[in-house]
Amino acid sequence: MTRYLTVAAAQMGPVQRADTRDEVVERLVLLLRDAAAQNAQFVAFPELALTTFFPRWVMPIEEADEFYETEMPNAHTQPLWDEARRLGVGFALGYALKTSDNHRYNVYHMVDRAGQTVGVYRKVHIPGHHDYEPWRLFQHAERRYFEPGHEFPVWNAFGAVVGMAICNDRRWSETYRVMGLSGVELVVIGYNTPLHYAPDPTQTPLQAFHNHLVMQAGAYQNGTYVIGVAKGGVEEGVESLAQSAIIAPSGQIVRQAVTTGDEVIVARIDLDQTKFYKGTLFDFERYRVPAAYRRIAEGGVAAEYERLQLPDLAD
Ligand code: CDT
Repeated sequence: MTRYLTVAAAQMGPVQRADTRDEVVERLVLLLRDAAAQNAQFVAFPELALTTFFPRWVMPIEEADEFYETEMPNAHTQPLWDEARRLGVGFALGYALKTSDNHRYNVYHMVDRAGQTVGVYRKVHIPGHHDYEPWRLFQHAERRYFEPGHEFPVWNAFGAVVGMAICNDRRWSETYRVMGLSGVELVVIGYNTPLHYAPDPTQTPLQAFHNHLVMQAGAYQNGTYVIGVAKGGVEEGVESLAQSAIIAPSGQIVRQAVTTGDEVIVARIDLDQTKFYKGTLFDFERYRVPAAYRRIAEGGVAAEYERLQLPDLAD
């Protein structure tokens, strides 16, 4: 059996602080058209695609309001919605959401080929810190600006079971496994990953390795496709990882971006290839041993972990 879907990752180069929403949306529309010209039926854009990565500055929360969307689509993003519907292409777009009751989330919004919302995912794993930390070359104050989401839903869309995750989520095996237990076949992940990792610079030269390591493992261990899509390049003086990739359930990278700027990669994927892994080595019903995994769902860490002498590093 074959079940084909043509998917694209629309990698972005930097968005500077002075760039307007309208300028950014123009870039998104160009990327969308490029993907559609290559027969893409679904296009993944990165995390916080509409603005610069504003958590690199610490400011009073109200001053950050300009970086959040309060409705979607809105006057600035409507051209993207219109063009996607005209082309019959679905997409996922990352942005900062401020709700009418004043909650702030880092979200991924998926839209189907008819322009209807499939779902809105709220980032679960919020990395970095809350307050200004002078020892850092630049700030990563996501914990100031975003509340965490609490679930990893999946949806039926594009003839597949699809799920979403955002940046730091991709480093956690639970992200993929929770969706894997719901039969996910395509996980879409947008990211902004600075190359420099202030709390432990020994990780800096390994950013590209760790990026693919976790997404390839997540794909293989759950028999799912993964699309990882970056906002890369040098944004406001901070260099971020590119290397967007489309990954097969075998864990192999089937397409990878070669630039650090706006670039579309496209692959025709066969969703039925997920069955090879879900039905053999990773037949969850047959081979998982949930009784041995209880601690994972209990929360907290074990006493023996707390006794470890960990270095006193910020997160
Ligand atoms: N956007 C995002 O989640 N970035 C983090 C950076 C490391 S934590 C300071 C990441 O996991 O890539």
